[in-house]
Amino acid sequence: MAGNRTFTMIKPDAFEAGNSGAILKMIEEAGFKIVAMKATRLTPELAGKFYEVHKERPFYKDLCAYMSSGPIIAAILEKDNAVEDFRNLIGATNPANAAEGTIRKIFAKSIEANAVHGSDSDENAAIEGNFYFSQLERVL
Ligand code: IDP
Repeated sequence: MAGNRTFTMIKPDAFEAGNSGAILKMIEEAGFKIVAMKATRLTPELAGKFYEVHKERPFYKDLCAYMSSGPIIAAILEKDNAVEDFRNLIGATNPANAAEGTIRKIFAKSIEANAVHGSDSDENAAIEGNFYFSQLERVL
């Protein structure tokens, strides 16, 4: 059975552009409840740890530099079928391929600076949520 939580980040490009409020509004209007949230900033080392699965990919170093280049918002979201529904809401990794009306189509600047992160599995949603939030920082 699909889990009911996913994890997201509003990435530095969208935060810097002042789009956090508009993105959070789209997320809530799509039926997701925010069960943990904070504004924070990754160091390059923490970004490297978060994206460790990509460490062999050619864009890894640039991605870590980009993700630590400015503030972000991290959040845990709740909804039935959360992971899949959120991936549909954000759209394809490359905004050029993202469907009309998706968050990345509307707000992303490039394949790297693509506005938001969304977990790709229930297992990763739990790992990523635990990376940012202690139990006391979230609605149980
Ligand atoms: P996803 O975020 O849509 O799940 P992943 O393939 O897991 O996409 O890649 C993680 C992040 O790495 C992307 O969101 C994007 O910021 C960055 N990225 C992915 N592919 C490329 C690329 O080809 N060039 C530069 N950055 C990329």
